[in-house]
Amino acid sequence: MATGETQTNPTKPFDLKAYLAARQQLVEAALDRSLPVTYPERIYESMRYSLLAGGKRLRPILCLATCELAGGTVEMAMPTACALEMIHTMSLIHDDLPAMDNDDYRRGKLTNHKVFNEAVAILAGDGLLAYAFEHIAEETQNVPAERLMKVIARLGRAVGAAGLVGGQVVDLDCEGAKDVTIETLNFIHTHKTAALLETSVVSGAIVAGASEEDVQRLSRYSQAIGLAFQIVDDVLDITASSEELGKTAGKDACAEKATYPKLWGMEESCKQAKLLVEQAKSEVSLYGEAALPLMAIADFITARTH
Ligand code: GRG
Repeated sequence: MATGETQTNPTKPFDLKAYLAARQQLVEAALDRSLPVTYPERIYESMRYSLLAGGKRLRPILCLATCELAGGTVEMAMPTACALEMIHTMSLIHDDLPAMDNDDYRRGKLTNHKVFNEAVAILAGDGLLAYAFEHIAEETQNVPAERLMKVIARLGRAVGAAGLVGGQVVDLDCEGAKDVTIETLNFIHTHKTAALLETSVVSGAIVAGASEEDVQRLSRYSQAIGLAFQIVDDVLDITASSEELGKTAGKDACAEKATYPKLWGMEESCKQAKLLVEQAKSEVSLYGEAALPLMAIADFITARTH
């Protein structure tokens, strides 16, 4: 049995809570093993502090799920799954820095620069980014090199100016602006949020050797859930209490940020998020039982409370 066998008994409804808990445990253990502390200890401790600080582990879980959907195993995709979380974590460390969002708390814990210092936090982010690529190349087993080349190329694109970095720079440019259009807001979030989610979904399938048609289909699924995810995030920013979200006074800038509820209103934002989730599910429904985790994760995006 593969370590992360999915529950696909048709007589029972899919238990997403149990699935996510089991997958989170697998991912946590792999992340812990991936980055031992060595000299110079301070930088490894700083990298581990944020990498092991909790979070939903959505990106690695999606990567493992699509690898299995496409006929691969958890073991084949785990180094890529960990790399995705390393990159996500580094983007959060940098996003929290005084030069960016200036946050004191993340995932209910002090941010990296508050515990270590700004210089170490920048370096911890850089270290995680570089290590993510090294980890895929060094640790992946039983996957042809040409598939890994494709994964690495997609990951590089998702992180750089065509992805997260590009989305973040437009987001920073828009800070305080009153005339942000829906096109600009979509640009920000398809780059800042959806790009890495898409790479998470697609890379698992590539590792397993999925056809180009399946990769395209999964890409459409992930773009839809990526945007829905951000719309829900914006809605939750308004509805959830500051304490639940681990926010501080430093996050006041949020009040000046363009959001979907500001542009569309709450009702329309919720409606659009639900439409996107339905769109995502319709893309993968043809995979039947094998797509149960992806279907349930899509539903979870609109149902989540944090
Ligand atoms: C990537 C080179 C490089 C630099 C970073 C700072 C930056 C450039 C980009 C910002 C990216 C960013 C913070 C996007 C927001 C993504 C997002 C929706 C985060 C929340 O994700 P969850 O809810 O968080 O999955 P958890 O804590 O559960 O992992």
